[in-house]
Amino acid sequence: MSAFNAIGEEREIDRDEFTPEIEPQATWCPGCGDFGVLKALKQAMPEVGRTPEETLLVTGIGCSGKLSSYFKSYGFHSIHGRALPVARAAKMANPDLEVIAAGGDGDGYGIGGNHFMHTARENHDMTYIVFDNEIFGLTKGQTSPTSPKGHKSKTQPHGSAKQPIRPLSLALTSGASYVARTAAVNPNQAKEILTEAMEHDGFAHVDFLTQCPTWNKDAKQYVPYIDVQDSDDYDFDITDRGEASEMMQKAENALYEGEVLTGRFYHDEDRPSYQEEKQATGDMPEEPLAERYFDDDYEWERSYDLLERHK
Ligand SMILES: Cc1ncc(C[n+]2csc(CCOP(=O)(O)OP(=O)(O)O)c2C)c(N)n1
Ligand code: SF4
Ligand SMILES: [Mg+2]
Repeated sequence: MSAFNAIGEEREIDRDEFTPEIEPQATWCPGCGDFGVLKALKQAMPEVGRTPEETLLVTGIGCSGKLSSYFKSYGFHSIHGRALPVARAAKMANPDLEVIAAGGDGDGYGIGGNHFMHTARENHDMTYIVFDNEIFGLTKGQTSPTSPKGHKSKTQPHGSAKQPIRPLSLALTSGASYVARTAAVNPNQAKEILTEAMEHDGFAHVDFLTQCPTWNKDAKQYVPYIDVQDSDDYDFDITDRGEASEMMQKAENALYEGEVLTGRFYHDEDRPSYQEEKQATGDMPEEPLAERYFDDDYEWERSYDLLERHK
């Protein structure tokens, strides 16, 4: 897709525009799946037709959080589990921005689980990429919400006694209007899914399986995937919540039994986004908040008036 330059001429967008001029040396380990997310995202951007100046990438904390350092756009490396609230505020203030939030499984499904649930429920228009390596990577391999039952780590030396979270089902029941799973070993599908997620108007959740060769060699993120849309074994309607839910449960059960099912699981194109709902109630102005003019003197006077009245 194309964009327009400063003097209004149409031009092609190139994936290399998303590589910072002073390219920082990525500190991800060799073979890390996080490289796959970066590559797929850079490839998807020209398809979506957005330039770095029109894009905001908000990340959490973890190996995954470093994504915003290696991707050229507006960026915000936030705190652990808090990428979504930052992304929501930015989208509310400037709805014209292409907003992407990204973080790890510990970040998004653990400490930030509450924000995940409510951002999905409210259908904020953004793409949320969760790097799912089934462990806490940055802090050296502790058990995470997606680690399988029995998974041994420094924090669970006898094996985890907990059932892993079901990210796809959780997104669906919370209210996400687009839900997909892809994998770093799966670059073509990953690019297609990220493109579709960004083009979707509403909350798009992508559970992105990323291998961590340093701390989690046992995870199934390496094994060949089956695309549920391309396979004759799976015939379901991605616009039907019930059928999507059944398919998600199959995929979530299969993951820990060694079969990786990826692809699109749910897509609701009719549900209005949070911003549309807010504008319909008259609660949100048409003009972006980011472009509102604030008269500082007037605002101060208003504050003093308010204080006087409450004395
Ligand atoms: C509030 C808070 N608690 C704990 C930490 C320590 N911490 C940093 S990264 C991390 C886990 C990262 O795991 P995950 O989110 O899965 O990302 P990954 O490194 O695997 O990409 C933790 C616990 C922190 N930075 N902030
Ligand atoms: S520790 Fe794991 S997740 Fe982190 S950079 Fe290394 S391979 Fe990637
Ligand atoms: Mg992780």
